[in-house]
Amino acid sequence: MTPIITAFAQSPDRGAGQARDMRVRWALEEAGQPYDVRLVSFREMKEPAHRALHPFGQIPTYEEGDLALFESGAIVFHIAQRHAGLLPGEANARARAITWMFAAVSTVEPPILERETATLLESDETCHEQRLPLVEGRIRDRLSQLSNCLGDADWLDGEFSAGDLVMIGVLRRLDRSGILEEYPNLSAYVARGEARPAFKRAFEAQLAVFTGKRSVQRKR
Ligand code: GTB
Repeated sequence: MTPIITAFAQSPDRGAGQARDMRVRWALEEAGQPYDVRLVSFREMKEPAHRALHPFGQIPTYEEGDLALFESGAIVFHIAQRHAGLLPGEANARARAITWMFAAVSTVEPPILERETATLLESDETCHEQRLPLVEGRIRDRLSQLSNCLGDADWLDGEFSAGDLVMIGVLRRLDRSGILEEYPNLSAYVARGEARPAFKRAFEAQLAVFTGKRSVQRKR
């Protein structure tokens, strides 16, 4: 059964790979799993039909038969459990890869989101100039810890896994902030993820929604 995901019909980044359906598309591409996309407007996301799939009225969602999921991390985890290639077979290595998925969304992403909120929504407020350096300091703390952990390895724990996929998805949100470039091994790590053929297909498919160009379908 071909899963259906939801994505923005209108995205503020015009499909530049920042909206969270990108992580789900990337995981599906890594898994070699074809998928359909239903585009939803901001209004539709708040309507009962979409809220039945996503209690917070957001994207992405994932439908597969009578299973409906929300939360990009949980969806990637589901895909990784169902398909080979995103989680190691050995039990301890698998548990560590899952740990990195959680670390990405619950430890590394929050200060990055805080910065986005501070930059996009609070830039006119008087506290902004005091707050931004504090928020960026919290990001740098996390990045320097992550950078030490990665060292000169290609991936966080052996082979590429769903842990790397979600972590790279999170780090990409620092695009154009200049902060990631302070950690050359993390910049190179993100570039390695973006160089993967599955990432490129996912990126192209997200972008195609806004350029109108058909994305190239991989022969399966
Ligand atoms: N924790 C949830 C998950 O990981 O799935 C968060 C989901 C979420 O934030 N969804 C956003 C959404 O639906 C889209 S991804 N927002 C609409 C709403 O809440 O009403 C966040 C996002 C959106 C756009 C850009 N961009 O254009 O640069 C980047 C990130």
